Amino acid sequence: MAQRRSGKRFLVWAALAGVIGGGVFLATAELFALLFARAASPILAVGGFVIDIVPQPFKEFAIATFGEYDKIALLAGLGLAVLIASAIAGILQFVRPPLGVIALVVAGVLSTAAIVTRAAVSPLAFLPPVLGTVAGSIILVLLSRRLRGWRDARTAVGEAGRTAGAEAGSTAGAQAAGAHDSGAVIAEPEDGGVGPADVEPARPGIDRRRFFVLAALAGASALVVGITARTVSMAVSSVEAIRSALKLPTPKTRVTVPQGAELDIPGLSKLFTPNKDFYRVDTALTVPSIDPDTWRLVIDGMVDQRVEMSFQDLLDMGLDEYAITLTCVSNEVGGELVGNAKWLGVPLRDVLKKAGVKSGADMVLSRSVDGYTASTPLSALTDDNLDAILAVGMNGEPLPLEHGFPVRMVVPGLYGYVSATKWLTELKVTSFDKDEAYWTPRGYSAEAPIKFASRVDTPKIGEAVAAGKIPIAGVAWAQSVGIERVEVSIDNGDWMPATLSAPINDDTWVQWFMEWDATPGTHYVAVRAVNKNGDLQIEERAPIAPNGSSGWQRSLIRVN
Ligand SMILES: Nc1nc2c(c(=O)[nH]1)N[C@H]1C(S)=C(S)[C@@H](COP(=O)(O)O)O[C@H]1N2
Ligand SMILES: [Mo]
Repeated sequence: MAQRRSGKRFLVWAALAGVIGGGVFLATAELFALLFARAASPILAVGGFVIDIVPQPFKEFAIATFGEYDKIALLAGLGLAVLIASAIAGILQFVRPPLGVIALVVAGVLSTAAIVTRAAVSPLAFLPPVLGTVAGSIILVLLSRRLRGWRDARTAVGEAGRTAGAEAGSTAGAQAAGAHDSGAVIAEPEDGGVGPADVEPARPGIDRRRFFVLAALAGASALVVGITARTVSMAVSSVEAIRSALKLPTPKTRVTVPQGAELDIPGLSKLFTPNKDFYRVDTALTVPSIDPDTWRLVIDGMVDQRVEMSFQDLLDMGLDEYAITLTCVSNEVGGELVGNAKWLGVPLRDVLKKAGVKSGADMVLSRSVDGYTASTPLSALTDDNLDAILAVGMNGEPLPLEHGFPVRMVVPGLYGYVSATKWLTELKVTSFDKDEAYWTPRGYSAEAPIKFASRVDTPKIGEAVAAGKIPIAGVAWAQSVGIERVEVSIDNGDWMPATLSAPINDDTWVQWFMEWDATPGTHYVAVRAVNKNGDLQIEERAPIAPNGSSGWQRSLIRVN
């Protein structure tokens, strides 16, 4: 490529293009880190890496010099290094494309390595730095290309047409090299001015404007997105720290788990679903992060007096432990959107009593900090025989952030979307004819009791098993009523009763199993439950909308 006098001015703009490309890289990575893998921030991962590899004497020097600001000094130093490196990458991309993009990709690979080698990162942790590299490279290539267009057009204005043609030709060659490096995304036919055919009308004004428009747009978005994403993830991680330091009071009563409540069968669901395996369903794009110290619950609407409670007020009511199985309306027959946990909390009827419910009310509209609402029949929350609770703990620890920290509702017998509001902030006592919850105008019923069901956990559908005596086992739930019986039919034969585990209570699922002498071939296994009211599980299939699926699970099992 011909050596050319670029002019110092263009080098400054090239450096700016590099800085913007670097900014887009970091901002994109921060955004996706927030969405998919919070530990995957390139700056923080590289910072952590530096801390790990720096020799001890240097660390001591840093602490002695910067004191408690040592980490801020490190991050500031890192920021400066990124700034300088990006500026250099911008200049490289301008004078020797695609060197700038190569530099950016190298930075991307190094930060990806720093991220994925950290302990306990999610399997998606490579995504943020990789997407960041792609976005940063695209912006860098586009900016650099516009800058060259502007430079070449200026040159063309001053020189003869033939010279300009040669210049543009060689620029197009350089362009091709850059495009080759970063893939198809670079193709942007509308951004002409570089092809030989476009050469004659030299138009420095246009390329100049295009450069600055893109620089301003990309730069401003990178700033806004990057700073917002970083701020939000810092808020989340500080609440995570608060949560892990939080010690909930000892419960007044604990769940008693009877002998024989948990069967020991491989492949069968655990009696209590570990928090990390507990299904999660909500409309929250990012998990709300609420400091329990500033959390308030407002009880208002059709009440004698509006009540506001702090987290401490709630704890002061005294906590009990409740075992309740939660189910999502979106759970298909045989599905996984169901889980059982020990919840630590207080009865909702006691909380509502503080405000005093007025006559005429028949619903409580619970609201989460992110605006989500659920409509629960008032009767389900005031019934003395039903343990509808405000929960602060789940399986022996504070609620995980994803499961509603610091306070959520749990109501036995109702699907989650009409009862289990997470990140709770308001209980509005009202009526079904006056208020509507989030899912009601979206095709789901305003009221939705759980349709009781049974599920096969093992053998897994489609999984081949060896012939011989094997257990068929699963779970069955009929929250607030209880499971009376589970029956299994093989190859459309008679319904045979399965053995049930000892139930904890009527609000939790029970485990069931049946020994089966499996013969080679393909077999149908069907399962159904009967609840303690004597009702048979609904055989007819129904879709999840508007109020939950139904149907007996029938699975095809291959025996070798
Ligand atoms: N704030 C809020 N709470 C919510 C939801 C939601 O979208 N936002 N979804 C509900 C639904 S549909 C279900 S099934 C349960 C799921 O609770 P989990 O994610 O803790 O399993 O939460 C309920 N509470
Ligand atoms: Mo749900």
